[in-house]
Amino acid sequence: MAKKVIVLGGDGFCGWPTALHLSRHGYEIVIVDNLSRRKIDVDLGTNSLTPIASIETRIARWKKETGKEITFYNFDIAEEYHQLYSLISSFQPDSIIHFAEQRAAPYSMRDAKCKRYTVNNNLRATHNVLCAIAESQLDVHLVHLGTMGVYGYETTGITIPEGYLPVKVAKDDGTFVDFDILYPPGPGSVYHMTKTQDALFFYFYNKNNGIRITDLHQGNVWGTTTEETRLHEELINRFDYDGDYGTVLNRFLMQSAVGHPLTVYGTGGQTRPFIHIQDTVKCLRIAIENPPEHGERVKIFNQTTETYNVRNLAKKVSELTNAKIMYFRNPRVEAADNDFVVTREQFRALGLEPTTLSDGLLVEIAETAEKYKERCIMDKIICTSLWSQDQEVDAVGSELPVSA
Ligand code: NAD
Ligand code: USQ
Repeated sequence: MAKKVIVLGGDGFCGWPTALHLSRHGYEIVIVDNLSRRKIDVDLGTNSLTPIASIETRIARWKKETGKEITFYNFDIAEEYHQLYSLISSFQPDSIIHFAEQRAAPYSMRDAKCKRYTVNNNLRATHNVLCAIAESQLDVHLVHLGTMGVYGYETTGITIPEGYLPVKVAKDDGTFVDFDILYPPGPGSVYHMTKTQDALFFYFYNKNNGIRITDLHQGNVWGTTTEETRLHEELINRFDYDGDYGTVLNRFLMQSAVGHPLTVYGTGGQTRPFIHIQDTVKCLRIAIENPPEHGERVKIFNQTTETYNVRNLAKKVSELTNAKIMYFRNPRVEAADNDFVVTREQFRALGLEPTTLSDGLLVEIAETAEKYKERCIMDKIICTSLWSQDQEVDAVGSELPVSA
């Protein structure tokens, strides 16, 4: 019998290609999504660079292409607890994958309304999922999409472990005791703060109710297409490029295609972890196929394949496309530069073979950024969300194209 998976947030950038990937690999998939991400695009007056079809059209197209069924429910998991509980009790999933949170750091810092929405949505969503699994008394494995940002982006001089930090503490009698503690949280935005709080919810429900939980500390996802979304244009994944939701590498790819200078904030010395969307979906399958044992603590994986600083990323894109690089006053409050060295052994050991920037950049430029550049709303490119009120966003310098 097919294993059953509920994909919460299955209409989103990571959720949709994951749902397709698992469906192709024989899982029975139910998607829950309140389509809030599509509504936020409307509110911000922006769009996905790619022309995403409605969820109904997407699912119908998947059936035509593969013969496989995906079921969809439209409700808000942060608000409609009883619908969530009833679905879990009746469908009896083996796993639930939880993508359904507000995920943009700049959006979470725009104003009081966005800060409060992000906290209310994300924390209530995660708590409702845990509470419903506990109430159902079913043995469900919960896989959550967390972020590498929970560790913070300050230089520490240590290699960041996968979730737990071994510490030695002096006892009152002068001897030492060893602990594994959750790595100290270092959120850099209200969005990232919700993810550090999620970790405590997981700790509690794992300890108190024995729920098996995997928390994936995922890096910055780039790219758009996967083997499954490529099957038909109606299956295409979303591509965010605007100042709030566009993540840095996809923004650079779009900017180079539309002839906009690459927008590097501050010195561009921020080092960040990256992963291609094709690897995200593979990691999700690996995670649900390797659940924690009963009684095991929350399993934490670092889900990333490469680290780059933003300035070098811009240079790499500029080398390929001849784009100009423009430095902007940083709209965020973050270190001007940082080292980021991270352990990522568990996924490697389980067989993940990464798509590197060198393999994937040109494909993304040709398949997506160039192909859909006419859809770009140019005045949505510059970020207008500021981390504190005395900041400004303006260009302060530029570099000629690397190849000029
Ligand atoms: P996304 O916004 O594209 O997708 C999230 C989906 O969840 C959307 O379709 C949205 O409509 C839905 N949703 C949000 N709140 C909901 C609610 N209360 N009830 C029902 N549906 C709801 O985001 P994404 O990029 O796919 O990210 C998915 C998850 O992965 C997020 O939790 C994010 O923090 C995490 N993540 C993303 C990245 C990245 O670079 N995109 C990196 C690391 C971690
Ligand atoms: N940056 C620029 N220019 C831009 C956009 C961003 O220099 O035009 C810089 C930012 O200042 C920051 C870095 O690039 O230092 C990354 O910014 P981002 O917007 O690409 O990513 P971030 O805000 O960190 O968030 C994204 C996802 C989030 C996820 C996180 C993973 O939106 O959901 O959790 O990446 S992680 O990088 O591990 O924190």
